[in-house]
Amino acid sequence: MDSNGTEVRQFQPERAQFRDEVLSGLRKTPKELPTKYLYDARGSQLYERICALDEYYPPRTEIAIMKAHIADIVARLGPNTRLIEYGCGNCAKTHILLDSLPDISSYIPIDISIEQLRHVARELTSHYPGLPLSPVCADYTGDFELPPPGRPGERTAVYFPGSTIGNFGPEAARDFLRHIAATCGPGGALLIGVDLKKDPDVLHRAYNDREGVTAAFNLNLLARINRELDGDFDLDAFRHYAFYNPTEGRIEMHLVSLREQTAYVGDASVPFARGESIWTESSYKFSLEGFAALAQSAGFRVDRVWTDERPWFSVQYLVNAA
Ligand code: AVI
Repeated sequence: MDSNGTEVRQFQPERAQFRDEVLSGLRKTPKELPTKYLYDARGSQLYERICALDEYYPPRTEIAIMKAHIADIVARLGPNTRLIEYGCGNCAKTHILLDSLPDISSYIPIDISIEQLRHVARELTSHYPGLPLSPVCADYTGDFELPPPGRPGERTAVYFPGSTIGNFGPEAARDFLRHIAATCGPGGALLIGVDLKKDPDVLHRAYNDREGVTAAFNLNLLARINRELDGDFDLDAFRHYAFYNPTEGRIEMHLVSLREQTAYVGDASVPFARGESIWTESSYKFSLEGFAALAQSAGFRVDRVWTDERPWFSVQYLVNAA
């Protein structure tokens, strides 16, 4: 139970799982680390700072689209909705929905960071007294239980903003959307933020900001391994490297070893050649047609797409096609 009386259900990964996934990723060729581990308390703070950067256009573009079309969005969601949010972060965009959605039956924010969820639960309870709130701390790509449905006749809608779907590979994205379609059930819906293909220079700037916040966010993964898994990565011996791969339609984020070196995770050694990289994140960018095909392969039909004028970003309303 949290200090404000809101129960936070917890299913977050254990330290042993973190260690196993880190070591198995670092033993692969090429080396990789699971993206989800970027988001400890420090990583979540750094991600919030990224979201406020001039160069990182997605959050403010998505918020502008949501605000411009909130009446239409809310009309589609309708009353008596059980709203589930995957990866709620600081819930910055959720306020736009909660301010306008009538008669919500429950709001279930899910996040991997317990600190983030506690903060969000406190904030939401004071801002929306009486909002039926059931936070869940979990890696939402894994197994966990949702609180049982509440009111009769309610409809389940999943909110998945921020184009986090772009952080999944194509197959994982389809499987995850299928899982969401099953969670929504027949008649359910998914409101999702989807980042679009654009001039690679814009993308390059967004993931290589002048202040170096994205670099700090990426390097924090090694700092986290040092803190939590008794690692000894020398952060000065790795460099953030992010670029747009137009063939794959994705930003790739890497940490490149600046010299030949051996790092330790506890007593396990990890050798690096000079110039060798650890792949920490992919961020896929979509065409509207490409995303519609992906949604359809997962059992959704695209009901409505809203974009900004350029168009750089989209908010899409998908309905379970079953
Ligand atoms: C959370 N996710 C959608 C962000 C993205 O753009 O892929 C994470 C991020 N990585 C670097 N900057 C932002």
